[in-house]
Amino acid sequence: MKKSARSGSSRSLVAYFHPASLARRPQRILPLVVAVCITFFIVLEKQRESLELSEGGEEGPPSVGQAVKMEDLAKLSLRQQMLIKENRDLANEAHRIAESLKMRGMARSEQANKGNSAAVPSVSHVPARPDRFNPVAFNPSAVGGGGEAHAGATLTPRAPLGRDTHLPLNQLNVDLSGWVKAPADVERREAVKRAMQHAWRGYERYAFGMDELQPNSHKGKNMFAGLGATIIDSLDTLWIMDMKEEFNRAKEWVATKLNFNVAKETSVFETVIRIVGGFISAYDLSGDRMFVDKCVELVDRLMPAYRTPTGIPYNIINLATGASKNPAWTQQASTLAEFGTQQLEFVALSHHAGDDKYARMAEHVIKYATDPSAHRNRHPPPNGAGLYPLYLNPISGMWTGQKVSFGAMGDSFFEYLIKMWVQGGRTPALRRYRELFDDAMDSMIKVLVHKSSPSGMTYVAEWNGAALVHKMDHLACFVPGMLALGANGDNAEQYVSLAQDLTHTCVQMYKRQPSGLAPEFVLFHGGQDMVSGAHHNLLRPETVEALMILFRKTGDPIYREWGWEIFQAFETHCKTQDGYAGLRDVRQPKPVQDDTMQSFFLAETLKYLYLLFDDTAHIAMDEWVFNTEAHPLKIFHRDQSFVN
Ligand code: DMJ
Repeated sequence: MKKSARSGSSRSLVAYFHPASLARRPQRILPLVVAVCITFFIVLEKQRESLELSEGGEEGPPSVGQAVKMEDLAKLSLRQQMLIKENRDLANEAHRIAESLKMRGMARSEQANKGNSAAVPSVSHVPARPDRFNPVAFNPSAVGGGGEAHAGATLTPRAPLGRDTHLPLNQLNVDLSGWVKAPADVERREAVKRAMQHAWRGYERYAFGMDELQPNSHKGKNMFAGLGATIIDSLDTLWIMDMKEEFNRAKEWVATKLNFNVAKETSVFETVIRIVGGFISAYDLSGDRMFVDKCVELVDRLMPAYRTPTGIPYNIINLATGASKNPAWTQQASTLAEFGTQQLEFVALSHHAGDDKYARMAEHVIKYATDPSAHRNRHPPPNGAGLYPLYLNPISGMWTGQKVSFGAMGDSFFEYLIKMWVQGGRTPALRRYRELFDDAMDSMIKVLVHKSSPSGMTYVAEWNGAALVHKMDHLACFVPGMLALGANGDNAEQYVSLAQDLTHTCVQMYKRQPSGLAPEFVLFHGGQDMVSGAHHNLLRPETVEALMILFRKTGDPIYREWGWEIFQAFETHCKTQDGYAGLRDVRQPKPVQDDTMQSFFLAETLKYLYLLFDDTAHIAMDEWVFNTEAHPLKIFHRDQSFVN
């Protein structure tokens, strides 16, 4: 019988790999090993693909179809699962090494192009303290400067500072009554500008004319009566970042489309800080009178909110009808941070419009609330006479609770005391603001400022009317910037040193989270180190505001380093295809995003970051004062005030 070629070849294969034959010629085992390895690798690859499919995106449970694959995975032996994992780890490691080689290659070629100009000194390079800061001797490299900017550029790797804390005042070469002069870090500044371009592009594309962009659902929403809050909040940022085409489109919308006759209830405070502040700043920067005219039109519509027996305004107004009220949850009281945060804007408007009625109204509010001869049920904490409670009834004039906070509901009342003094040129006519501010700081330091254990982080606690509450809102991270603005004369060292310590704490709010971004507030239970108290992040600006102001006050390059870390964390976690979104839980290494690009992200967060890296002569601190929404208003000389 004729043997088939197939059975013949199988027989010769069997003979080829027969153990006796392999014992004689061991080299024959090699092809067998290779074949087994290849087969094993193919099987592993298939399993890996199936695992990746079944895991899908990083967040959320698998779909029904994916769940079947997860079950399959569970059937694999432990060994197989380990091999899959090793396989992945190896791939990740290979990728990491390739990336680092690429980075090193780039770094070498950029160093070759630029020399060592981007290196920053370590502590030991800082000179022993001379008497006064000398701008001429200031070393640009100490602030991480240099480098040509161009869109999409890879950033030059920097030498680390060699420390992760600020320099104590006695090692800083600064005159605390002034501001440091330092050149721009062009590369980092331009990276922030690209973030603004990205945010604005998304807003313009999906939500132009609405208050805010919903960056994940690609639409807009109206939280501020539909006045185009993001457009107006962004005007000055666009101007400052030299995005003039975008500025002109925004201006055109204001001139031709903006309508104040909206029959919706809206916040008087938010309207003042975002819209009125945005207009005045746009006018101060561009000189276009249209913004002042719009401002007068809008503020005249806000007037009914001030028609109360005390002159303390209501929190809420209907812009079409003028109907005003306070919310039920405050039991009809007006809020300290709301009625105490209109003075800068109204004084500036009076100045530009040539009509003092706005300044008179807003300053009366401060005079009334702080009148030393009127008790009105105010019971500050022991040693806290300079502090004011959060709620005041605008009909009876009585304080309706005794809570004190430098966070939500209280914050910008204190901020505006010192900024009123700065805005008017620090003249004797404004000394009452200065006194109120110093009294408030004295009380804050005596009653609310504490240090945590064991890390010794300085924080500002709250007062619930009877006891301390060891909680600090991210909002309260505006305090260091406020202290730096108030650093003057005998108080200067105390204020700046405290500002440095508080800024360090605010930065820790970021660094101690796996995402690198801060929660809404932290708790210092019984004075222990911080834990997150409310885990979301709304893209808030207060810490980067502190960094910008502290950098300009001290010149310490650590503030730019910290600002850069925070900016990168925003880029990593908050950037979406069409904008930036807040986060639901910063304790996660990869947090889930929300669906709001807050207008203050463009008005404040990105502006402060940009100015942190910009030449300090741009929007110089002795020519401009920022309202609480980061709108820079021109400082001018006031020799009269309605608060005295
Ligand atoms: C801004 O609207 C203002 O800074 C306000 O004073 C309170 N906080 C938000 C941003 O966090």
